[in-house]
Amino acid sequence: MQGRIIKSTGQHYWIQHGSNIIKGILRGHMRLEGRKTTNPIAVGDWVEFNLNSDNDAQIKTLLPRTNYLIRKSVNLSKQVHILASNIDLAVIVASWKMPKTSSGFIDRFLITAEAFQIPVLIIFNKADLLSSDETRSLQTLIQAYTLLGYQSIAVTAKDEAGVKKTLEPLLKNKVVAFTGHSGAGKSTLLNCLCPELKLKTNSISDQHEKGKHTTTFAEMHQWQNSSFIIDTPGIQEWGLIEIQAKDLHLFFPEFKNYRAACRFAQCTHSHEPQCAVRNTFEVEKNLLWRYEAYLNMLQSDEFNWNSWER
Ligand SMILES: Nc1nc2c(ncn2[C@@H]2O[C@H](COP(=O)(O)OP(=O)(O)OP(=O)(O)O)[C@@H](O)[C@H]2O)c(=O)[nH]1
Ligand SMILES: [Mg+2]
Ligand SMILES: [Zn+2]
Repeated sequence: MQGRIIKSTGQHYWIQHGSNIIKGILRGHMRLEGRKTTNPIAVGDWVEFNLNSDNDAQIKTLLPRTNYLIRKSVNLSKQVHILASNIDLAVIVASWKMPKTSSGFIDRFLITAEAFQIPVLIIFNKADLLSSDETRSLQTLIQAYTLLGYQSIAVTAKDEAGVKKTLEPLLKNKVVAFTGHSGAGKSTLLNCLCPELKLKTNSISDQHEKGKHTTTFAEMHQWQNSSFIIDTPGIQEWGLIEIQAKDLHLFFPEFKNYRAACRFAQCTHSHEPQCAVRNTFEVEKNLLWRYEAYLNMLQSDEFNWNSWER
C-alpha cells in the first residue's frame, strides 16, 4: 500500500491513503538508514506500508523524493532536519520585527530552494507593525528580491480578507510548505486562508520578542479541494547542508549572466583577478549586499573546505 505522510511526531506518522488517515510507525531498519537526519521520514513523503492486525501501518519503504527543504541547526548539535518534501512551492514567512527575520536567514532559505529549483514566495508578514520609514525600507527589500526573480509580498494577518485575496491565487492547487522563525505568523496566516483549521497560535514573548514554538510538529493541511499547506515548527537558524562551497555561486541566480566571463573557469568570485561577477556587483551597487552575503557565506564554517576541488 502507498500513501503520503501528512504528520509526524518522530515517534508516530499519519499517512493519507485515499480518504483515510492511518497512524503508523517506522520499521527499525528505516530509522537506521535515515540516521543522517533527525527525521528519516518527513511530511510530504510518499511511502509504502503494510497494515498489521490492529490496522496500524508499518512503514517499510520511502519512495524517491522529487525535492525537499533541508537545513541544519547552527548550534553545537548540528542536527540535520528535512522540513518538508515533494512540494510545489516553498514559502518563507518573514517579519521585519517581532521577531526580526535577517536577510541571511532568507538568503539561506532561497539557496536551499534553488538547489532543487523549488519555486519560492517570500511573505513579509506583520506589515501593520511598521513605521512609515520601516515600510519604505521593506519595500526596497521586496523590490530587490523581486529583481532577483523571487516573488515577494507584504501582508498583515490583521486583515484576514486581504490575506485571503492576496495569498489564495498564489497558493491554491499546490502543495506548499510554510517555514520561518517561530512567531512570524505561519499558523495565523493559514487560519486566515482557512479559519476551520483553527490552528493554535501564541503571542510573542514580551522579553525577547520571539515566538514560543507553538507549532510543535509539521503537518500538511488541506484547505481547499486540491490545495495543501504544510505548517512547520518555527526554526531559529538555517544552516546550509548538502551544498559544497565550490557550488554555492550556482545558487545565486543574479551571478548567472556573468560567471562565464570570469578569467578562471573555477572562479570562486572572491579574490581572483578579472572576476566578472565581482566587477559587476561592485559597480551595480543595488545588489552589492547579496554579493557581500555570498562572500560571508563562503567564509562561514558551514562549508567543509577540505572538500574544495580545484
Ligand atoms: N501585529 C500582528 N501580529 C501578528 C500577525 N500575524 C501573526 N501575528 C501574531 O503573532 C503571534 C505568533 O503567530 P503564530 O501564527 O503563532 O506564529 P507561527 O509562525 O505559527 O509560530 P510557531 O508556531 O511558534 O512557529 C500571534 O500572537 C499572532 O496573533 C500580523 O500580521 N500582525
Ligand atoms: Mg505555528
Ligand atoms: Zn568570478
